Amino acid sequence: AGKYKLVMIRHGESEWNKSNQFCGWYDAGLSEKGMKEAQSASKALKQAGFKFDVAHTSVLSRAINTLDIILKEIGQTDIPICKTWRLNERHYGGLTGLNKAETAAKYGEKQVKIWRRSFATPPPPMEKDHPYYDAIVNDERYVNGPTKKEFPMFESLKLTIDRTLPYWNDTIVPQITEGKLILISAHGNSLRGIVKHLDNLSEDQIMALNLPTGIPFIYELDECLKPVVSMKFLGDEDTVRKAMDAVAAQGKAK
Ligand code: DG2
Repeated sequence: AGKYKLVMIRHGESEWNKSNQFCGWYDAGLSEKGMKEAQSASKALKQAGFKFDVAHTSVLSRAINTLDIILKEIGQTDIPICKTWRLNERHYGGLTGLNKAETAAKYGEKQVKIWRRSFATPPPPMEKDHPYYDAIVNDERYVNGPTKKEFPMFESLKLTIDRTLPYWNDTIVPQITEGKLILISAHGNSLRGIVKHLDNLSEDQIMALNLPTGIPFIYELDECLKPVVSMKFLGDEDTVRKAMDAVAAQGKAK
């Protein structure tokens, strides 16, 4: 077993995961199913006996609410919760709000896979006349950051990693090495960034990874923070595999 443990979870299904829309920085809430997923995740975490010291999440409701449900269900609401835009989902730019299957029908599945899963190719930027531009840019939750200069109008996975890693290195890593047990509730792509970093995955390897909603996964790290156990899901293999395949299939034209 490794010296340190760490638990991460992608939020439960959101209303926009359900309607298959590119979400990014749009603040979609959890669906009924998403709340149930958070409850099942709590059961698994309780059974495994985790006692967390600190929780980290994004500033988006779907990740915060997933965390709240979990902490309540496992009876650990007294721990500190750190919220940061640096754990936000990647900003889906001009694709925000579009239906993924319709976008695949219009631009081709290949192009949609590049937009969703390539490492460095970004989606088109969100222009000022985009229907969700104001809701996102003028959202009060961003008054304490990102700065105007840091505020993205689109992000590739690479750009997402570039703004997530400083938080990982400066805030999360010191807590891990102090021996604190951390729970991170975040998003498909912000977590893919952390996974790529921890497991030192190649661009091809990370392209193939689709994280399911609402299933916690564990890392065990050695003293140099090198994984000895990677992405061990608290769920049966078949269920996890099917959930991952379903995420990949969201980019197929119907
Ligand atoms: C999804 C991920 O993010 O989408 O922004 O639409 O984890 O917040 O639901 P999340 C989105 P894909 O990259 O899987 O299309």
